[in-house]
Amino acid sequence: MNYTKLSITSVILAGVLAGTAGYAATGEHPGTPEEEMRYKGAPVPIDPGAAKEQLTPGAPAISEDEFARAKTIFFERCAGCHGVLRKGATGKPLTPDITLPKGTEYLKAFIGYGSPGGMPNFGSSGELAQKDVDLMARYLQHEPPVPPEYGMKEIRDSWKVLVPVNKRPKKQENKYNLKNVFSVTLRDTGEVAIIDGDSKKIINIVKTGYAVHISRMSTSGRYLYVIGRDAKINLIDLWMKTPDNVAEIKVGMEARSVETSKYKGYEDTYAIAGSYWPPQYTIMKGDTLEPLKIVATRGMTVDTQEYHPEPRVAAIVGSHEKPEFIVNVKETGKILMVNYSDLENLQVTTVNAARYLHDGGWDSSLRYFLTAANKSNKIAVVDSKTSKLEALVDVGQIPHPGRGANFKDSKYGPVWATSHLGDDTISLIGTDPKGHKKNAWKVVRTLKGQGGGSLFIKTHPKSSHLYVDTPLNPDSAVSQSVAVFDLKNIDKPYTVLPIADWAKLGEGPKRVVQPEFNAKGDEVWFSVWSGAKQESAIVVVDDKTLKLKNVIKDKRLVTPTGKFNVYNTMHDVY
Ligand code: DHE
Repeated sequence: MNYTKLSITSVILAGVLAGTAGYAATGEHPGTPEEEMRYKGAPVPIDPGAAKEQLTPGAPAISEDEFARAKTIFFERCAGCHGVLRKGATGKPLTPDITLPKGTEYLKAFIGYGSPGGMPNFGSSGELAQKDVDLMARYLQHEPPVPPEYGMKEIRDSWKVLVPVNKRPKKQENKYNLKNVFSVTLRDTGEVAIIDGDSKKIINIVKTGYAVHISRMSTSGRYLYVIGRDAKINLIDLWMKTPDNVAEIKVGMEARSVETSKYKGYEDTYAIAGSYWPPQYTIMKGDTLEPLKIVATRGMTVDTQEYHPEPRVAAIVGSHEKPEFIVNVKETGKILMVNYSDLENLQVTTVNAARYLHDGGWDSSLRYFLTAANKSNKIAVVDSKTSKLEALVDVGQIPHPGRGANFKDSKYGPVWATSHLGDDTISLIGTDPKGHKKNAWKVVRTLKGQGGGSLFIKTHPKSSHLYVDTPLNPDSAVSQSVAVFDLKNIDKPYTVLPIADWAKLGEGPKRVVQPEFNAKGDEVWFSVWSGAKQESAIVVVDDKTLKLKNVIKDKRLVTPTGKFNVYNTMHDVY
């Protein structure tokens, strides 16, 4: 598949950056938070040419060239919200049974001016020329072209063991304090920077998948798993003299999540990756990525029990209580407890939760998985010991926790916190059903942060601070700083740290995203994320004094976003 990486990637960024200007300039989105506009609808990395065209009788005329152009626009601008098959995801369904009766004029208005429900005004903001608005209105009345499936043949064809297991180091061959190494996403170059947390020096820049997304650690802390939006997974061996790739595989055409087996006796045994397209998950051998099992997630939605052909796999966590992966399925709202103790007779417990599951993390006991059903404005709580839903907790607008933040509230005991994309609140949920029974699985306290557009929140067992980013807030003073709450005096107003100013960078959006602690829990790292052609940086703050400690700048640090400390990621510390 040869989609033009940079053009699609830069569209993602353009969608986030320029779109902002467009929206801000026109402000024609009554009732929809601008932060929400900026986050959804990133282009899907599927080659539009791979999706077979099909003209629908009765639908408006459209030439072959027009159809091909419309497909590219849809995949790059619309599929992130409406799904590749247009069955609806966080955006409404757009299948011909709905669009044909509406007709071209109605669809042109909708595409042109947007809607309070979150549909951007692609016409009046200038994002799409009027002729393209007209083209899309006609295109949407035809059956959606279906991209090809991607099964075991395609996955195995993509699988490479670059360094066989028996040729790898028998013990750590470098002198790094691996516990304090960070894997840093360099989103637009499709690389990760492996940075020594002690010296703040870049150890290596490793090639990974397109628009690389997240990193996860093997239980032993030796292997780093990195997944790109193109569903390419890279396995990096941290024991090598210079840590580098030892295996790679592509498990689909689009993906976001990867995890490893954490249950005792299964350390480093399996890895799992969830894909957006095709909607499925793949279980692999942990040390070679050899593909072992693919399972489709297509099925009925939790609420109306209607069939959904494209339920994308969102967050995945490895249970510490059982040999299970816990797999979020976004569009059906179901959480799958996948028992990997017998892959030939795979047992999967399906837990009904709520639609549009996204990201999430463990409570401090590592027994309960709290995850955002973000477009349902709820947090689902799953008990990994009983493999059952514990609670559905109503929170603010579009919760987006990352993995969330665990700490002891002076009044309510152990809590897990999430911030929100759609409003400025931070919800604290009680997580101690034994010691604080009446607070368990309820919002016990709501803090007010700097604003909406938050993506990540973080603390550390050794810290008395809670950090909340707001990278998608339309006000640059807010998107370029973070709010810090004093957990010893939580009612005190938050402190604002001017992170982007501390980085002293040139022009650019300089969005401050995703706090990540070091292994000792006395430093917090922030990405200052600018455009692919602008200077970005990583800013390190002393957690005790809240003062600037370091600024890591290097021309190779292009669009840094997620940062994953080896020790904290291995042990689910957040
Ligand atoms: Fe992410 C986690 C999906 C956009 C940075 N992101 C996740 C997870 C999912 C997801 C399902 C949870 C993975 C897990 O835990 O297994 N992200 C998506 C999208 O669908 C979305 C909205 C649009 C897209 O097309 O990708 C999206 N994500 C972004 C970004 O634009 C971010 C801010 C910058 C970037 O690098 O792309 C971004 N996502 C992150 C990060 C995490 C993440 C840093 C991991 C947080 C953690 O602490 O674990």
